[in-house]
Parts: sequence; C-alpha cells; structure tokens
Amino acid sequence: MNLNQIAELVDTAALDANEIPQLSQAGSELTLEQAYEVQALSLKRRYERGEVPLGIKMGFTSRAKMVQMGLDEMIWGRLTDKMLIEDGGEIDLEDYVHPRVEPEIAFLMKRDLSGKVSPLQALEAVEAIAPAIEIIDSRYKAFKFNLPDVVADNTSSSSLVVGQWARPDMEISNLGMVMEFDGKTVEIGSSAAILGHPVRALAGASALLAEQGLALKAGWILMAGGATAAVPLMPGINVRLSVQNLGRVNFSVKAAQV
Ligand code: OOG
Ligand code: MG
Repeated sequence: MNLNQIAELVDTAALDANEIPQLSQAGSELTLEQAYEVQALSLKRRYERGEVPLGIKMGFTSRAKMVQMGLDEMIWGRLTDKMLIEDGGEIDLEDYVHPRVEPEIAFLMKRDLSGKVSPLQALEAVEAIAPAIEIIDSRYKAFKFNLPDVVADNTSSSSLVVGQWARPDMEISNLGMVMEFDGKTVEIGSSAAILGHPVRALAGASALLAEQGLALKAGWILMAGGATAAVPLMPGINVRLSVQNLGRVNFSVKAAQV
C-alpha cells in the first residue's frame, strides 16, 4: 500500500469505528516521517468532509502514559471540531472501537506559536487554561502499536471534553487531578506528571510542529497529554475530572441497549 492508501485505511477505520491490524504487522512498516505524512493525508480526508482544525494533542508526555503503552517518545496528533464533546455531554460507545479516557490540561492559544520556545514564551502565547478529558481510541486491534503505527492513526485522537477556561496566569505546575467513574476515583495524578509542568508540552508541540514547517494557531486548543494511565470506558458511566483550582469537567457514556 502507498501512503495515500494507508491514510484511507486509518481514516475509514476511525470513521466506521472498525478495528484494523497494526500497520507494522500487516506489511506496512513506516518510518516516523512517513507516519506523520499518513496522518496529514488522513486528516485531509476529514477536512474534505467539512471538519475544521481545532488544535493539536500531545502524546506520551508523562511517565505513566509511556509505561502503559511501552513507548517513550513524545508524539502529536491533530484535533478537529468534530472531536469536541460539550462539557456534560453524552457519547455512545458504538461510535468508538475501544475508547479510554485520560485526565489532561488544555491550553487555548492567544497567538500563533512555532519553533523552539522557552516555557515562559509558550505561556505568553496562551489565552486560557482548562481541565480536559481526552477520549483516545486506537483503531488497532487490542490497542497495540509501535510509534509509527500510532502516529499514522492520528495518535489515537478521538474526542475531547474541555471544562471552563481559566486565566492563563494561574499557577498550574503541581495541581492535583482526580478522575472519577460514577463518583469513584479511578486515577489520581498531578499536572506535574506532564513533563514536570504542562507548559513544557506546549513548548514541545511548538518545536515538533516547526520541524514540519507547521505552527500552533491563535484560537487553537493544545492538549498537553495524559497525566495518568488511560482507563477503558464502560456503558452507562459518568466520567468526571476535577483539577485543583481549575475546576471540573464531565461527560456520560450512553447505557448499553437491553
Ligand atoms: C496514544 C495517545 C497518547 C497521551 O495523552 O499520552 C495520548 C495512545 O496511548 O493511544 O493521548
Ligand atoms: Mg491524551
């Protein structure tokens, strides 16, 4: 398969919520560079269907995530408007393959940002900060992949839920984060788990995008990456994330059909 055909394969799998074999095990061993090309080509298909770029999500910015997935290099994926679920909204598991949730921090960009920047310079480009839940959904069987596989699959991007935006001058280096299913704690972490400070994920995104001649755009959202391991969703639950000083965000999963 050429890169365009692979892009069609991963895009269709995401669109139809169908699982596919890992590319690397099905005769398509990609380089990381080719994987980002596939990601761009597959997102082009989404834009052609009317989706609009919403921002960027970072992957593997915490030890917990790296350990869970057995990978240790920071990667990124593209977010579109169609992926955004409103705070308090509901999702249907039928629209996903095997979704998992992660507690994250979201940045709203005030201006464009690109290239190697210091954490301080990165923060100066931020309009607001919010608690956010990412719903990741690898299209690969058993949620297993190598680095090029996952990058080609848009870094498992599927949905995101963003809470209320807070002022950007808020201290966010070490905020407690509690994720609950129906009021029961499933993960506890700290914003410090994200590269020591979530703004480093923003600076990392800026540097990685610049390698491909790209930039973060004013008005975009940047998801800093999961602070803890990701947890599989179940039918009928309410998922809530509380971030110290920043507030809460939640969504529900539709109950199973009987
Ligand atoms: C890849 C996406 C990783 C994060 O926050 O680290 C990610 C995956 O684990 O499927 O979104
Ligand atoms: Mg994530």
